[in-house]
Amino acid sequence: SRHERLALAHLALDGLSLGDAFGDTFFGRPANPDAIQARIDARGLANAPWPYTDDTQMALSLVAVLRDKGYIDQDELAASFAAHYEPGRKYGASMHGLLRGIQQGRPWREGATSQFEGQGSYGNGAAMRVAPLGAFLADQLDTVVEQATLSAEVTHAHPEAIAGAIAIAVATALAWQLRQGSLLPSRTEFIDLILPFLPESQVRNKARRARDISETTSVEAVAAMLGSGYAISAPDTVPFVLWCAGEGLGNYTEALWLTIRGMGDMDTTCAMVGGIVALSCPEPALPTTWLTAREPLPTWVK
Ligand code: R7I
Repeated sequence: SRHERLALAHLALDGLSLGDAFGDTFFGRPANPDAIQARIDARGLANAPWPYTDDTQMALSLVAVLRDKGYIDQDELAASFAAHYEPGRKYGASMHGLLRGIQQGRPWREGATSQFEGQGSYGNGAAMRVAPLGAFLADQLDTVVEQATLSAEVTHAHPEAIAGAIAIAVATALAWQLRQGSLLPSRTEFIDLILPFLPESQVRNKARRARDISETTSVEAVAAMLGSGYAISAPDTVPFVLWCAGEGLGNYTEALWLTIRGMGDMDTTCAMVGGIVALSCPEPALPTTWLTAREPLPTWVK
């Protein structure tokens, strides 16, 4: 039912926003690898509150549109992104002009297709916000692909950004489907289930590599191989995320501690891993202590 689908979307939103806020606590002072490593070793949580960033801010709009329409209405989504644009949320550099343009009446498609001299953005911003959509449509994988594409296009016209969004949305839907069975798959099996849904792209090629990495490889080595988002692009982020999510299925907090060890774009890698893995966990999927530390979500998504 619509009610159950919306509950799954909210679970993904919580998993995503908690990952986003958790990951963001590792930036700031001091943001050096030694300090981060010490926190990882001690499982040290930052003091509350943990503010969320653009990943969550834009995911809220996806959930609101799915709640109101039941599908991705691109005009509504663009309007919601613009209405809820908060410049301080650490958006990707090109999003400020794009969202201000929509606020001023510029058609979203014109903005999205003219980013980066007409290439469209291949940033990871379409993938970072999409987990709730995968959850909302978790029983219909072909619809997930179609709707994830529509949700990406509003801001990210580049095929790599779209492939990244499809990958994260399908991964989230599959995480829920797999939780219904008795046994969670290995990382290799998990990524193997996602690959057939991905368009030909760097994202897919690197996802295939993520599937095939040997079991003895450390997360640090995987991050070096695949990229962990320093370039904040979809191909530099999504394959690593699929690896982390596949390794961390069924255990939300350990999945995020694993992801942090990859460094890189930590708020966004954790947002994506958190959104996916939340759907794979037995209830209660998310730790209450973490949820109370996260900045509360606004009431307009309820
Ligand atoms: O994708 P986007 O929304 O950024 C999301 C990321 C997340 O980590 C957020 O938390 C935030 O920190 O940023 O924003 P975009 O500005 O569209 O893309 C992000 C970056 O990808 C850009 O700043 C560019 O560095 C890069 N990029 C490109 N570079 C060259 N040519 C994206 N597309 C291109 C391109 O076509």
